[in-house]
Parts: sequence; structure tokens; C-alpha cells
Amino acid sequence: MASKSVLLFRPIYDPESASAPATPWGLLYVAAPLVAHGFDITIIDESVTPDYQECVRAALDKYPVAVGISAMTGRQIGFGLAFAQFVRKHGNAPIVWGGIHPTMKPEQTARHGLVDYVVVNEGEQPFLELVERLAQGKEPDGIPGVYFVRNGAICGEPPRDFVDLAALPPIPFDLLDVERYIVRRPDLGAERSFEICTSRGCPHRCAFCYIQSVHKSRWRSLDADAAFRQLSGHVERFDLDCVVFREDNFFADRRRVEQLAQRMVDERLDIKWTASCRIDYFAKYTAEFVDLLRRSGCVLLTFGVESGSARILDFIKKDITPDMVREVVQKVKDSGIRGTYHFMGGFPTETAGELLDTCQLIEDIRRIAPEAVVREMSAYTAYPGVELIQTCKELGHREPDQLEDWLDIDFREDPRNSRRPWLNESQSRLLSNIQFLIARLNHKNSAMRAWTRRRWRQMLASELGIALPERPAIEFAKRMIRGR
Ligand code: B12
Ligand code: SF4
Repeated sequence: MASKSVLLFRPIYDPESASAPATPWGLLYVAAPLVAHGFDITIIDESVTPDYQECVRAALDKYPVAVGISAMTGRQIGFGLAFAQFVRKHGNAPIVWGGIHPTMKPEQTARHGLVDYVVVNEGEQPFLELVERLAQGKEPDGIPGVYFVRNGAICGEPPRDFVDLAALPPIPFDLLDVERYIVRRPDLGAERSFEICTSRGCPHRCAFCYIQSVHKSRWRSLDADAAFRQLSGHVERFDLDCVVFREDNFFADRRRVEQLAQRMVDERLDIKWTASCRIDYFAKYTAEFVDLLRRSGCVLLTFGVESGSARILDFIKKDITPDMVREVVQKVKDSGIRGTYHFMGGFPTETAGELLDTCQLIEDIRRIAPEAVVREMSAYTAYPGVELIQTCKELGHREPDQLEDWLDIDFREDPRNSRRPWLNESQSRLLSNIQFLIARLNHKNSAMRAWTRRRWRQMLASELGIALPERPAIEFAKRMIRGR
């Protein structure tokens, strides 16, 4: 009888990070229909099992019908390729790649020697169909969302539709050691925090985001009843006191959130929760709605602000203004909910002055709400398939032409490197220095904090950051402070 086993692997995404791994939702969701169809699934998450060789050998001994790998753009691809090489060396199972990167670049991914099939977009239905065909020894042609190379030509067609979240089989948590993903959140006063997804997609159009290519701007969700059932089920099963709604746009339907929050209050769920919200949404919320959020346990909201320049906000189609941000920061502060604000710098066409406008907005936030969190400024990175790529290309960006070269397209790369040709040398240096300072504005060492704040204020007072020290000077100061 043909094997009914399948091995799924999530490559590590940040080997240097000391924080707990994010839950591999993509793999859990693609595993669910397979489990429902009687397949025997092994999930290996490299963040949890870095020395995976033995477990993988054991899984390969079952002659899996397929081995699945999930990948985002960046270094994760490199770890995925190393795993694929190991699989090739120790067996002959077909290797299937899925996730955001293969979705954005299906043909190029399919042409790599360590890739047999690519599943694009939501993997639940296409992966099940592919695995069933492979298990029956049938050809994989004509499955929407599955790509492969035959005689040098790409075969495949785009997926037809999105999955109905309410119709999905239960998430097979037994396949993971869930305890590894339940974390303490001292910042929220929580002992056991875990993630949940109750919606997918987003109706907005931010030009740096994957949403339009992948989700075609369509938002869909569990209704409030189903979301509450899932939420309370997780809370009870995993003994949680905090939940993170890890989704693109939890607040897209305000009415749904209102019903869900009301249920949490009525049924005394008594948990803390946090989610991402949009500035323009919060600007419109009534005091009653915000109070309901707080009473239902909302302790932290994360906002993507991205820039302090009105022109850049317009250019990236964020549909917010710097003044709206200031108002919302005050409103969030008054609500008793904590706010975290995310920023990006180094957008194509952004000037040094506009980057300093972002620093000024960060400073305003720190003044309005000293308890607000601004931890970093991410350098805009040319992830594939987003609208901004066109401008990046016009300004000299060349996308890698083979899978392994995407490793360098990673947000952790220092802006001073050459993968951002739309930034000149002084802009790259400015951005790199700003990142350095922001990350240390609230440093636990008081001398470092004082030094950073002095430099930060000097920079804000200077024109176009001219007074900003060079990185070697910063490194020197750091060593001096350490040496005290
Ligand atoms: C949680 C999350 C993270 C987690 C970990 C994510 C993970 N996958 O392991 C953390 C916090 C670590 C993270 C970090 C970053 N992230 Co992130 N993250 C997300 C987020 C919000 C949710 C991911 C998720 O769980 N989705 C839910 C599941 C169900 O969807 P999914 O993973 O896409 O899986 C489905 C399909 O892709 C497919 N599939 C997935 N894997 C596989 C495997 C196989 C074999 C098959 C067949 C199918 C398949 O089927 C699944 C079910 O339908 C997404 C946005 C989003 N909503 O997806 C961004 C997103 C993935 N992140 C993104 C980015 C840019 C980042 C950062 C660079 C952000 C930053 N500046 O800090 C970093 C670094 C990433 C890196 N390359 O190292 C981008 C990715 C762009 C890209 N081209 O890769 C996204 C799409 C957000 C965006 N707005 O653009 N992220
Ligand atoms: S609001 Fe968030 S998820 Fe929606 S398009 Fe903008 S960045 Fe993407």
C-alpha cells in the first residue's frame, strides 16, 4: 500500500533571535485537511528543532508521499534549501515549496533543482490534491495553484478562489509541542500568551505590502460567534491568559470586533489581548467602542505608521496623515490601552529631509505618550510582488534571477549595502545611524540611554542629519560607555 505520510518543515527565519518562535500557522493550516483525509503528518520547525537531522531521517524512513517546505523571502530560503539538500541525500520524496516567497515567484522557484512542486497562495486545497495524486501515482497536472517543470517548461495555473475559513477542519495542534509557542509577556503582565488567526487578507492598498498580490485586497473571516468559539476553545485548552490576534487586519470589520469583544465581556473570558490596528480606523472609533475594547481585555494595539512625511505616506498609499497619527497617539494614551508604533525608512524616492520628518514624528509620539513603544525603524526591503517594486526597478534595483540569490533580500541587511540602489551613500548611512539610535533610545544602561538621547536630539536639530555622527564614532562611544 502507498505511504500516507507527509513531512512538513519550517526553516528557521532568524537564527540570531533570542525571542520565542512564532507559531508555524502556514504548516498547521495545510496539515489540517491532510489529517482529516487520514494522512500521517510530521511537522518540524527548525526554530524549535535546530538539529533536525535525526527526526528528519526518522520521517524519511516512512517513505513520505511528499516533503513540504514553507518560506518567506530572505535568509529563510537558505535554511530551506539546506534542508531540501538533506532530504535529497537521504531519500527520493518529492519536495514541495509553499508560503509567501514561492507564491510571489512560482516559476523561478519551480526551476530550482531542489524543488519539485510549488504551491501558491493558500495551500490547503492544492496541497491536499497534489498529495492525493502523488499517493495514487497519478500525474499532478491541472491542479489550480500547483506549478512544476516538465521538459524544461513550466506547467501550472493560478489558484481559483480563497478558502472558506469556517469550513476548514480543526487545526491539528497535536502535531506541535504547543508549549514551545506559548510565551510569557511581562510587558503585558501575562504568563501564557498564544496566537490566534480569525481572518485573512485586508481591503487596503499599502504599496509595500503583499496583500494586493496574494489576497487581491479581499478580506474574509470567521464571524464573531465562530471566532469566539475558537478563542475560548484555545484559552481553555491551553490555559491562556493572553491572546495575540496574528492577522493582517483584525479590525477590518468593526462590527465583528464589537460583537466579539462584547462576548468576551459577557462570558467573562478574562484574558488580555492584543492586535494590530490602523491609524485611520482608530481615529474614527467612538469612546464607547474603545472602552469596550479595553473592558474586553485589550491591553496593547500595534499601529503601522511607517513615515512622518505626508508625501511618503501618500506615495506608499497608507491613507493616513502625520496629524492623524498625533491625534491617535493621544487618543490611545487617553484610552488606557498601550500603543506600539512601527516605522520604516529608506523608501524609494524618500529624501533625507523626509526621513528626518519620520524621526520628528517619533519624537512627537515620545512626547505625547512616553509609555508608547517605538522599538525600531525597519529599512524598506524590496520583497517581491509588491507595488513599490516597479519604482525600485526604475531606480536601478535588479531582482535576483535564481532562488538562492533571494537570501540577500532580507530586512536585517544593513541599509549601507548595495541591495538598495535607490538610496545613495549618505542616505544609507543616515538610515543606518537612525536605526542604531532608535534601537537604543530606551536602553537599559543609563549612560548609553543618555548618550543616545543627546545624539538623537542633535540629529533632530540638525539640517538633514548633517550633525549625525558616523557609525565608527557611535561604535567608539558604545565601547567607551561599556568601558566605564
Ligand atoms: C507571523 C508573521 C511573521 C512571524 C513568523 C512568520 C512565519 N511564517 O514563520 C515573524 C514575526 C517572525 C515574522 C517576521 C517577519 N515578517 Co512576517 N508575517 C507574519 C504574518 C503576519 C502572519 C504569517 C502567518 O502565520 N499567516 C497565516 C498563515 C495561515 O498563512 P501563510 O503562512 O501564508 O500560509 C499559507 C500559505 O502561504 C501556504 N503555505 C505556507 N507554507 C506552506 C508550505 C507548504 C508546503 C505549502 C504547500 C503551502 C504553504 O498555505 C498556508 C495556508 O493557506 C504575515 C502576514 C500574513 N498574514 O500572512 C507576515 C509576512 C509573512 N511577513 C513579512 C515580513 C516582510 C516579515 C519581516 C521581514 C518583517 C519585519 N520587517 O520585521 C520579518 C522577517 C521575515 C524573514 N524573512 O525572516 C511579509 C513577507 C514578505 C515576503 N515576501 O516574504 C508578510 C507577508 C507581511 C507583509 N505585510 O508583507 N513574520
Ligand atoms: S493595512 Fe496592513 S495588511 Fe493592509 S495593506 Fe496595509 S500593510 Fe498590508
